[in-house]
Amino acid sequence: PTASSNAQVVNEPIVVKAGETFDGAGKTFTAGNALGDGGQSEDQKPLFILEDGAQLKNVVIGDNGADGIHTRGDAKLENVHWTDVGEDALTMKGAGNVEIKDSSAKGAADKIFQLNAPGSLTIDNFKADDFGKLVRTNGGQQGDWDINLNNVTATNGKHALVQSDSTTVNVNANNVETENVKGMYKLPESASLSIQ
Ligand code: DGU
Ligand code: CA
Ligand code: CA
Ligand code: CA
Ligand code: CA
Repeated sequence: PTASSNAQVVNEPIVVKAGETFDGAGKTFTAGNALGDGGQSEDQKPLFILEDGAQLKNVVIGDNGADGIHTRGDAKLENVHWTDVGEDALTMKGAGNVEIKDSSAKGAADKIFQLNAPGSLTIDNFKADDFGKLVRTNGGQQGDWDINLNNVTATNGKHALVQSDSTTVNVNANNVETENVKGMYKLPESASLSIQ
């Protein structure tokens, strides 16, 4: 999908409440200046905040991706497309299990998925193109993360597919195809990595 020119401008994060579903019906959402400019400054705000158990589907995040999506616990995303990732695409801000399927992201100067709280990230049927890192657990942080990549196509990655400093991280990759991705799995020796 491509971003639509009549995107809905988001000037205040849209909060999807605990257990609720937000269905964007395929609409494009883009950040207004109040959220940030989509560059690499760290003080930007997300377009969406998903509270524990929230679901987000059928959403395109367009030209100004600002700080993307924040999750605060468990979350499910389906058919969500970032056409030009901002500072990053999605951040786990609260511990939980986050599942993302039938989705894509491109144009990430740095990271796509930023994991700042422990839990699991499972992505299934995902396309990533033109990015720094597909998944990064917070720099220097220890934590129990399970990262599951299923049916992923990643192209043109500058730094890594998955990077973590946590000695207890588990990464499972199942049917992951890459082209021109540098670094691949950058993990401590004690991490567990299974590739199928
Ligand atoms: O210590 O936590 O880049 O969530 C550094 C910060 C940094 C985060 C991260 C993010 O890792 O700000 O975008
Ligand atoms: Ca960042
Ligand atoms: Ca970008
Ligand atoms: Ca960020
Ligand atoms: Ca960054």
